[in-house]
This record gives sequence, structure tokens and C-alpha cells, in this order.
Amino acid sequence: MKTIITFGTYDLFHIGHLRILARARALGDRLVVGVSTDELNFSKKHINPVFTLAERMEIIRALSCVDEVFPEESLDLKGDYIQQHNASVLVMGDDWQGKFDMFKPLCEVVYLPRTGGISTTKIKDYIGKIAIDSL
Ligand code: C2G
Repeated sequence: MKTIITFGTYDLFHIGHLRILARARALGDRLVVGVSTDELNFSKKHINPVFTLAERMEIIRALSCVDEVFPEESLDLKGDYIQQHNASVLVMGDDWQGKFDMFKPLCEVVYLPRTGGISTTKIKDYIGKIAIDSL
């Protein structure tokens, strides 16, 4: 049983999120996903996610490519999460290239290319622009 672990906020869930989760799952037998808590997200990005942790976890849990979901409370606990879930591969998008290489003694670390042209920020900007244009 080869367990893959990955992490993210997955706010305003979109096709880039789905594709990286599906590609991560294809690398092993079981995919475990750490979803950033609202507090962790605020500390990283200085903004609250649109959807709450409970909502974001419910969406991720419902995906057929995902086997288990847990809250990611701190970036500093990644090593603990890898060990607790017995993960043999850590997958992240290549916007994090090199940032998690310190976990290579614990597991394989794989950075997958991001899906181009889409991000939570772009969706927010687009919706904001429509709202302004319709004023
Ligand atoms: N992603 C992607 N393509 C996109 C957008 C995102 O492949 N167009 C990937 C990211 O590279 C990441 C995952 O989707 O691996 C989740 O993205 P975010 O929700 O933006 O995650 P982030 O806030 O970067 O949190 O401990 C690390 C953090 O929890 C990652």
C-alpha cells in the first residue's frame, strides 16, 4: 500500500485543484490530503478563505481520488503528518518547487506542474471585475 500525501487550501475549488489531486492519487494506492485551516491560511496570505475549513474539507472528501482528509494546522508539522499517515510520497504543485526538499529523508518529494491559467486569486479578481462593471 503506497500512500501519497498532499496539502492545500483548496478555496473556491477549481480544475487546477482537481487535476493535481487526481495526478497525485495516480502515483500510489491511497491519497491523504491536508487542508489548511482558516488560521493557517490567514497567517500565510493575510486573508480569510471564502469557504470555511469544514466546507473545504467536505468538498475534498467527496472526491473519488481522495481517501482521507485532515486539517493542516501548521506548515511546521508537515514532517509529523507525513509520519502519522505513513506517507511514502509528498506531492506539491511546482509553485512550491524546492520548498519541501527537507522532507526527502522521510519520503519521496514530487513537485507536479500547476495547471496554467487558473487560480483562486484569478477567480476572485474576475468576479470582482464583473461586480464593478455591473455597477
Ligand atoms: N494548484 C495547481 N494548479 C493551479 C492552482 C493550484 O496545480 N492552477 C495546486 C497547488 O500547486 C497546490 C494545490 O493545487 O499543490 C493547492 O493549491 P492552494 O489551495 O493554492 O494551496 P496553498 O494555499 O498553496 O497551500 O502546506 C502547503 C499549503 O497548504 C499549500
